[in-house]
Amino acid sequence: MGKLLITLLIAVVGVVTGQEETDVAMTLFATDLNGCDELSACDTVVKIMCASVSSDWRQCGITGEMGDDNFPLFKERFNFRYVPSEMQRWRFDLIDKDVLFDDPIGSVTVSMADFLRATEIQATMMFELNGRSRFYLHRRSLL
Ligand SMILES: [Ca+2]
Repeated sequence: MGKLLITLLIAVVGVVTGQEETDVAMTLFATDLNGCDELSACDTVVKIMCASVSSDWRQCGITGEMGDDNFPLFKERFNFRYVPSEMQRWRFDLIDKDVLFDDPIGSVTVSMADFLRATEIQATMMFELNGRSRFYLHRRSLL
């Protein structure tokens, strides 16, 4: 009985402080993108870069292009394994695709631990992006 209680307490503390390994699923969206092209809305892809204590930045995901859309809701779902001791970080590079040159829209960097903490209560974490634009990470259930 006492042992069960202690185990439960440790589990609760682990969830609150993000000290347990866990699987993380997310989707991405952005609102109020602007200033990409003269005659149309942004044509956005998001490149996901990952880094940790044991790995330098490397690409670990990319969305499809959402053409001519300043409120893109990206279709892909991304899955990651959170390992607290790895101190994993993500960088999301938003890029406007063009025929000749791709232009950066903005970048957001966040630690996986901060994301897990922020999404304990509400599913979405919001970032300001170059003034009016916003970028959102939406935590999905694993089911
Ligand atoms: Ca474009």
